[in-house]
Amino acid sequence: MKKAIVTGITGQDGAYLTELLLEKGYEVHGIKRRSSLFNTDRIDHLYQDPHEGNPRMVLHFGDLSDSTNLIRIIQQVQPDEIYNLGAMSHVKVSFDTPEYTANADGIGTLRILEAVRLLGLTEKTRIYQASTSELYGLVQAVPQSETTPFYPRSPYAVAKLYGYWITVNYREAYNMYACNGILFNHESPLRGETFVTRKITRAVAKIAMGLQDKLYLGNLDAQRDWGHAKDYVEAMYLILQQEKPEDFVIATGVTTRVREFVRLAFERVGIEVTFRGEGASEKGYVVSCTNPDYQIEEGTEVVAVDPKYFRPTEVDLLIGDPTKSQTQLGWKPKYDLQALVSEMVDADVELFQKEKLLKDSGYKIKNQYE
Ligand code: NDP
Ligand code: GDR
Repeated sequence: MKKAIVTGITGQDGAYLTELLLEKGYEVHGIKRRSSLFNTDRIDHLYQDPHEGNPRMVLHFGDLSDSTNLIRIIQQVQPDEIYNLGAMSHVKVSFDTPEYTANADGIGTLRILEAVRLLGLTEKTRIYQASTSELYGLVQAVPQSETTPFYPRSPYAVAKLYGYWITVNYREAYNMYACNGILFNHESPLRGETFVTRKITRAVAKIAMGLQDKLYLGNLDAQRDWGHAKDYVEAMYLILQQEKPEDFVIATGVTTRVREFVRLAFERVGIEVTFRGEGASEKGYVVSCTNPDYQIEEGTEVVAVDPKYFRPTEVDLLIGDPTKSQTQLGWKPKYDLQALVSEMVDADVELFQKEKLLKDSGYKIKNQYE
């Protein structure tokens, strides 16, 4: 039985990847951080009670900022593959916590590579590094491919740039099977609530059900190449099954503005929204509501801009060129944007039905920080 270590197992990609690896017969060892609240929501359905036999998903406490625990876990597991997905992954938050981000996302990658080297596992263990389209940053050329120059625009992207190059360096210096997947944005119903797509789909569900009045966003003009996380974790797996270790761009090749994502998400619940104004004064208004379940009047202002969500330096346009992954890995996404938006909105509508029931029964609903 193959063994894999997944850092960031409690995150969006960690959950989908673990599901995939378990389906493929792997024993999966996840590294999770200690938290004051349970943080395993996304993988609880995969949990097997160790008292009832040998589970194929095992969790270890650990942190990418602590090399001692990484060495211990890697030594204990002797993995065939390591997927390094753990990271402080929020671009805007990285401006608030730049040093921590560099430590976890940059040096954390080094700690994994160095642990494998020190333990004499360079021939056994293959390593996947979660690199990102944020590396491209300030637009140099589009569509962005494996050969497009990088120009990172946030502490997050700069930390990931280190992670990218240290992975390449260990591959070349020590002949390790270590690869970068340069993944463009990928989303799902499991996406963290403060990333823009999930923030939008949650708000659309809540606004439709009368649980929220308005959605405040930052830059509505940003363009992203959005895919589905389920498709993207398959690419991670394929990258580690090749004969030679190489880096791959994983993307759909289609880009969409934030504003259009908002429009599509509202459309899914039968609410047509149009935008008027410019920059920080731009607003989104309801044109019509054809869903008899929702009472929302024409002309209602449902979207507004709050400059607090603007970033000191922004990445304006991402559009990936997936030619290499399509030809060499045979990878092709199953979801298009419409299918992604529909799945996310439907999941959030279902999620907030419970909250609506509670509210209708007189319970006070708590607000969440987004
Ligand atoms: P999430 O933010 O959903 O998950 C991040 C995971 O990393 C969580 O399990 C988190 O734990 C864990 N983590 C955070 N800090 C540390 C640390 N110091 N030590 C150990 N674990 C830590 O991200 P995604 O699943 O969306 O992304 C997975 C990886 O892919 C990340 O590295 C991200 O930067 C990268 N990426 C993501 C893309 C996307 O569009 N989703 C695109 C390109 C790259 P906890 O649950 O406790 O917070
Ligand atoms: P991104 O994702 O920064 O691309 O990083 P995010 O969803 O946070 O932002 C996408 C774009 O939307 C704009 N935006 C807003 N973003 C957030 N979060 N909240 C808002 O209110 C808002 N309004 C507009 C942003 O300015 C940006 O242009 C994600 C992460 O998963 C990274 O870890 C990963 O590496 C990249 O995708 C690829």
